[in-house]
Amino acid sequence: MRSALKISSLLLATAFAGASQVRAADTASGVLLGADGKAHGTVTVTEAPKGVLLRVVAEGLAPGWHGMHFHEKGSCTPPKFTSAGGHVHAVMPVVHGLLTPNANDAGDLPNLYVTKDGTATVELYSTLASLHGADGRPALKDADGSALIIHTSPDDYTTQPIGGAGARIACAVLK
Ligand SMILES: [Cu+2]
Repeated sequence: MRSALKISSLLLATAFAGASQVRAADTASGVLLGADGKAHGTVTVTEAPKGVLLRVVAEGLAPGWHGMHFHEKGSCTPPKFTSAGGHVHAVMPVVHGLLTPNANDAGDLPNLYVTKDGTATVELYSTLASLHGADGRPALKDADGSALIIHTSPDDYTTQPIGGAGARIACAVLK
């Protein structure tokens, strides 16, 4: 009885030690700003061992498919959001497109689908970027930061330089 108690309290101590070693998730997040200058949702990027997890919760956007990329500057000035610069990249010249054989565009992401009610809720995973720079994957949290941009049209994943995705309709500074 006594030894059983000892073992269980030892297990408890081990469990607590384990819990204290669990680090808070390493994330970058921001408010999704529309071209109207108003908040249209939130974006969260979580560092993963081999990439980043991206969560987008959006509202008040035009229904349909929209190109979406990580852009190289942490600046979202509406309505055109050109302040966010080009795509995040480690190598120049940047070759765009998830369906392009020699692509090196670290900002590439799958398209976002906005439903009829103007909302989108999704989690995506990219092995092309990182929060702090890892294994040749450029850092989203570098000196000038980064932004998530949503475009007016879908990305065809092949056309240079942005897959024909057109104008920028929403932007979130990731910090
Ligand atoms: Cu883009």
